[in-house]
Amino acid sequence: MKGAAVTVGIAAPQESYLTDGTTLKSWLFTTDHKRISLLYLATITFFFFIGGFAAALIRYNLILPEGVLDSPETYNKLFSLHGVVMVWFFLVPAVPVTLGNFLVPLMLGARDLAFPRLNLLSWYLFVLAGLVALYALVAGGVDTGWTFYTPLSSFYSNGHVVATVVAIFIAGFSSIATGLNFIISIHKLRAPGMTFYRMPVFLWSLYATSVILVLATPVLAMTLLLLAFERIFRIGVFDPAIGGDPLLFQHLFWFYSHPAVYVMILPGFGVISEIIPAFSSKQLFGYKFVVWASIAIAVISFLVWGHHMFVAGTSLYSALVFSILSYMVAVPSAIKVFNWIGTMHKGWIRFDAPMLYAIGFIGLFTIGGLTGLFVAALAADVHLTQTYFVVAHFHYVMVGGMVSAFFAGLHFWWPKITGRLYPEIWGRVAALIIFIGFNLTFAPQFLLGYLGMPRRYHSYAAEFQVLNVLSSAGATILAVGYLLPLAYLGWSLFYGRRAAANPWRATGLEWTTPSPPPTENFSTTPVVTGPPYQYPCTEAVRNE
Ligand code: HEM
Ligand SMILES: [Cu+2]
Repeated sequence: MKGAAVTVGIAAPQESYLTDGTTLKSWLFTTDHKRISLLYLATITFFFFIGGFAAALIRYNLILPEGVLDSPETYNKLFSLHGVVMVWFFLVPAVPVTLGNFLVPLMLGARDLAFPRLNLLSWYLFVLAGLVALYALVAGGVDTGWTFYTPLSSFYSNGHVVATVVAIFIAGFSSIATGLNFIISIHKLRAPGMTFYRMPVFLWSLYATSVILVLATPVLAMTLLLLAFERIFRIGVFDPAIGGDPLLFQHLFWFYSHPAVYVMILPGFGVISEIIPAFSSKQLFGYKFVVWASIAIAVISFLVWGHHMFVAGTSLYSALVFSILSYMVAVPSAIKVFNWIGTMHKGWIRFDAPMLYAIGFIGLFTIGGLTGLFVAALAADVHLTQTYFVVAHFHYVMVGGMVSAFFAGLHFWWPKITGRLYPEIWGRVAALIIFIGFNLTFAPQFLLGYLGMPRRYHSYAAEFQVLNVLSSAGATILAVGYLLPLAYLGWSLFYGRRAAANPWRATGLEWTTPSPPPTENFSTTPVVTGPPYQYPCTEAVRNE
């Protein structure tokens, strides 16, 4: 861990951050961003499967109109567990803390992040938060959903609301620390020659994400603290029975959480912007537009929170303003989609697994984004709000979008991270199964919502059964799709072929160092002489 110890005389071709200390202690006290990234990867994978298990039970319950599980209360606790774990402990952190942590210094040409120990601390905070949340969600459960709307959460809920919000409060510190670390690293640690406009888009997207994290997370933290105080001391902040205002909670909550949904997608945009040029062997079309679209999204995302409150009793005029502002987010989002397609246009496209996930991402995100416009339209939302249409909308963006992007990135950088190639054929099969399973799960929910099935109920009218059964069948396929990578990526760790430094013929500094990289990342500080994405890449490739 100590850094650039140069071995003289002894040839040590296998030296890498993975072999630099193998004890448990060397991992738990590491300050190497690459190892911390793997600690995070293990943690969020764990949460992904907990959240996924709850999702499976939700879909299982909804096979029969009267519900399968013993009580509505159990059902409420399950969807709350699912939402809380997936949003706060998987989606928000996922790409930044795993791929981001691994790649930010490598893409910058740096030795590590600006504050390596802060980085380790943020992992410990995250684990602590996760344990508190799991305790609360399993020991007593929470039935408020992931949004904790008052006065349900502050007065009526029987569950462990305080412990759960404290957990999210702690996780917030972890987010802020990571955000600060990225911002400062990007400002201070760029290799000589790497101007801002020579930075890969992935770094730009993490930069935009970090700005949101640092500015918005404190608002959430305060809100949750107030909620906890109200529950414990019964001070009237949100509960009208004791003089509070429930709308205040929604304003504060969504002031954070709408920007936060972009924390859940911007890093995904970044991943896709790396993969599409690499597998099309073409320069990213409209680099500056893609970059500024990220920044524009981050800024606009702060202006639209009121679209979650159209029917909450706010004034019609404010609703109108929020509706119009919401449409503005679509512009930079669409710019990105057009630019990715422009990049593929007349490209020499290779359909390897990362590219399949990326193409799936474009399609699914587009459906998610366009249906966002449906619900952002004031009149349509009055009909669609609190129905399965909204559930389908946000799953298309968050799961179809961000989870696809996470898988795309994981496969793309897997050889770099582990030094091993995964079995390509299985990667493609899994990408296909996930795409099919995902659409079968969530497309019917658009129809269900349009037909009027409300969300968050454990039973439903018999006429909705066929579509629900379809959705549950899709979820089963999706589950298989998500288990497959666990199997073949795990297999590849031991039996996969060794990866060359640049197995995909990709540009970017991370591909100029061996796979897996040495602890100090680069033997000499790289110097950047041109813009990113100069495809076709002429670097020699040879996998052992
Ligand atoms: C063009 C872009 C988008 C627009 C205009 C938009 C608009 C909306 C609107 C108006 C709602 C509220 C619907 C209702 O409750 O009746 C909503 C809900 C939601 N959206 Fe989007 N959205 C967009 C993109 C996204 C993205 C990129 C994500 C996440 C990655 C996202 C995640 C969510 C979530 C999680 C909810 C539901 C929150 C809840 O009530 O539990 N949206 N969206
Ligand atoms: Cu929103």
